[in-house]
Amino acid sequence: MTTARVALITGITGQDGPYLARFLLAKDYKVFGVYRRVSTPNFWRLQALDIYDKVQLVSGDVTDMASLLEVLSIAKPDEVYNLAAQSFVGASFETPLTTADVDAIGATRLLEAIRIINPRIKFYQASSSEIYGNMKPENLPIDENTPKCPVSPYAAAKLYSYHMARIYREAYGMFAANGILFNHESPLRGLEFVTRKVTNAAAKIKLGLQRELVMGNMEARRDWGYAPEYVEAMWLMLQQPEPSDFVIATGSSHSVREIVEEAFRTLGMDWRDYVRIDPRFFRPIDVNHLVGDASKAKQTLGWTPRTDALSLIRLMTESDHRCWQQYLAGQIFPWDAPNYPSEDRISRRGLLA
Ligand code: NDP
Ligand code: GDR
Repeated sequence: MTTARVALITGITGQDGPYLARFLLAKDYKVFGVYRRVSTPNFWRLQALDIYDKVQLVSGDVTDMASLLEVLSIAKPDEVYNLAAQSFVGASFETPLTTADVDAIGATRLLEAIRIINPRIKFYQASSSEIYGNMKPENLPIDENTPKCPVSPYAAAKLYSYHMARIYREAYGMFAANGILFNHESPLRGLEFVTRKVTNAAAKIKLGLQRELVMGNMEARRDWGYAPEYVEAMWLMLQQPEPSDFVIATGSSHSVREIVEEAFRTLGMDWRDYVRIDPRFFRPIDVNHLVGDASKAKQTLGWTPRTDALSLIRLMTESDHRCWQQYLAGQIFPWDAPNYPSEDRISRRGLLA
C-alpha cells in the first residue's frame, strides 16, 4: 500500500490556497492548511469550494518561527507551498515593515524551519511579476531572465524571498522553486483587488445596490489569468527532477479601463455612466505595464493557460451578479453569505435595517 503524499499550504484562507488544496485533494494528497488564529475565522473560501472539512487546519503564522517548527512537526509534509503574504501592493506603502516581516522574512523563516526539520521537503515560493517593476516597452514580454527592479515595498519583499529560495537551493541543495506568477483572479478574489472590486461593483450597480464605482489608475496594464489554472503550475513545479523558477502568465495584457468596460458590458451597462476617478486610489508609484512570457513553463511543465482575461471578467461579473440576486431574493443573508468578506457583510447589514 502506498501512503498518501502530504502537502502543507500557508495562506490557506486566501484566494489561491483553497484552489490549490482542492487540486491536491483530487490527487489524493493529505492537505494541511496553515491559518492565523484570529477572533473571526476566515474560512468562507474553503466553504465555498466545499473542502472546509477535507483540509487539516493547523494554526500558525509566518512571523512566528516557533509556530512554523510546530506545524512542520505536526504535518510532516513532502511539499510546502508558501502562499502566505500581505499581498496587497497598495497597502504595502502604508505597512512596509509588516509587509517585509511577512513576505520577505516570513519566507526565510519557513526555509530555515524546513532546513532544520527536514531539508528534503520540497518548497514552493509564491513569487510575483511585481518584482520586475516598470519595464521599457522593448523589454516586454517578461521572462525569467528579465532584470528585476521592484517599485513597491511589497515587490521588494517578494524579491528578497525570491532570492532566499534560490540561495537555499544553491547553498543547501534544497528543492526550492519560485513561481513568478502574473495577476490571477477568480470569484474568490479579495474585494480590494481591481478585478473583483470592479465585477462586484458592476453587479451591485446593476441591481440598484450601489450608485457609482470610484477608481484609480485606469491606464495600468496587467496580464490577468484564472487562478484555478495557475495553482496547477505550482504543483507541476514541485514534480520536476530539478528545482527551478518559472514565469506563469497568459502572454496578453489589458488595461484596467478595458476590464471595467467588459464588466459593465456583461450586464448591459455603459461604464462611463457610473465610474469616477479619485486620486485616493492612485499609488505613490505604480507599475504601468506587465505582460509575461511563459514559454519555459510550457516547454518544461507542459503548462498553458486556458482562460483569457475578458472571459475571466465575464465569469466573475456573472458570479457576483448571481450572488447579489440571491441575496435580494432572500436566499442568502448578509451574515451567512459564504463568499463575502466582513466589511461587505457590515455594509449589507445596513441595507436590511
Ligand atoms: P491573498 O491575499 O488572497 O491570501 C494571502 C494569505 O496569506 C491569506 O490566507 C492570509 O491569511 C495569509 N497570511 C497573511 N499574513 C500571514 C501571516 N503572517 N502568517 C500566515 N499567513 C498569513 O493572496 P492570494 O491567494 O491572491 O495569493 C497567494 C500568494 O501568491 C501570495 O503570497 C501573493 O503575494 C502571491 N501572488 C499572488 C498573485 C495573484 O495575482 N493572486 C500573483 C503573484 C503572486 P488571513 O486570511 O488570516 O489574512
Ligand atoms: P496588483 O493588483 O497591484 O497588480 O497586485 P491590483 O488588482 O491591486 O491592481 C492592479 C492595477 O489596477 C490599478 N487600479 C486599482 N487597483 C485597485 N486595487 N483598486 C483600484 O481602485 C484601482 N484603480 C486602478 C492599480 O493601480 C494597479 O495598477 C496583484 C496582487 O495579487 C499581488 O499580490 C500580486 O503579486 C500581483 O497582482 C501580481
